[in-house]
Amino acid sequence: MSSFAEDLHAALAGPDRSISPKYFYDTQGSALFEQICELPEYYPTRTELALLRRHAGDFAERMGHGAQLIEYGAGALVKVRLLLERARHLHSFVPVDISGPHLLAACEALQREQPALRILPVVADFTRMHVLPDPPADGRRIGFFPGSSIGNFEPDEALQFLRLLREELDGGALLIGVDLIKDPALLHAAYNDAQGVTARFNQNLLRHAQRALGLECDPDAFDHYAFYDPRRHRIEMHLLPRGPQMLQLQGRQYLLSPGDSLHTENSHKYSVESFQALAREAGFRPAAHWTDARDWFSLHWLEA
Ligand code: AVI
Repeated sequence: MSSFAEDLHAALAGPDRSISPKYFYDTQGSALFEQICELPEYYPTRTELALLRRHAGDFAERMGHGAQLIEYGAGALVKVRLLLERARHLHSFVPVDISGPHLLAACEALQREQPALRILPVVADFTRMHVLPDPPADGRRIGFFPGSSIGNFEPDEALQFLRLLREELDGGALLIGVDLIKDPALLHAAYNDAQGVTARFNQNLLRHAQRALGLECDPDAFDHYAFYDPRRHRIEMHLLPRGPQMLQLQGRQYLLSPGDSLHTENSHKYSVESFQALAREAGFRPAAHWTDARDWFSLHWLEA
């Protein structure tokens, strides 16, 4: 039984009916997430890109000569290009991603643009221990983890993950993007877009299970429900059955009643200070941070 099947059985059986957001991301889910990043309401991507563009010179200086740049959860390699353009005599670029075919295609495109760049892709789940190429003899390892993906970890998991990065980057540094606590109305809009792309992204968890595991259910009978919990500083996403719904997975049946929501994602928001406190607990030394004029998004430079 795949871990997706195990996790879905556990979620459907209850009692808390929650499942990891990593199961959004099959090919269709990744394409929907790319559409989310272009939505007018979804500010994080464009705000972070603007910050990366504005401060690219500063990042290059902090990286120093001969660094090994490691991107965790590399995807289409869009944001990292802004760092690569300005980096000085990079030792190597190490993109880590679980999706081998996508990663290799993105690396080939990048190699055509930058023939002199040494690209050493690692196909791995970036939340786990990695087998990385050796660090440079006279340069530092610099980690890059943009997009506020750290917000999709529970705080204790985020701490564990940051500890892992701290060890891997020992003596180097981490540049990480973190979405900030803000007006709940802005957050609500960002996760409830007018075109319904986020709703389709959320329902894609069930469609992914239909394709990958033969789950029998009607994803259209589940409403997208996303709200901001100001006490926990997080967006919660749920799939809410509109009426009684029978789901069948590998011979087992689950009856969900209205109100029996399937909890699909948390997206935690931090203040600069609360994130720095977490980073310190993981053993990093926060050295600098940058925010946009509206204080919607932050980038942090953490010395490891
Ligand atoms: C990938 N991650 C940072 C996104 C977020 O904002 O938490 C995923 C997402 N969920 C709904 N919209 C975007």
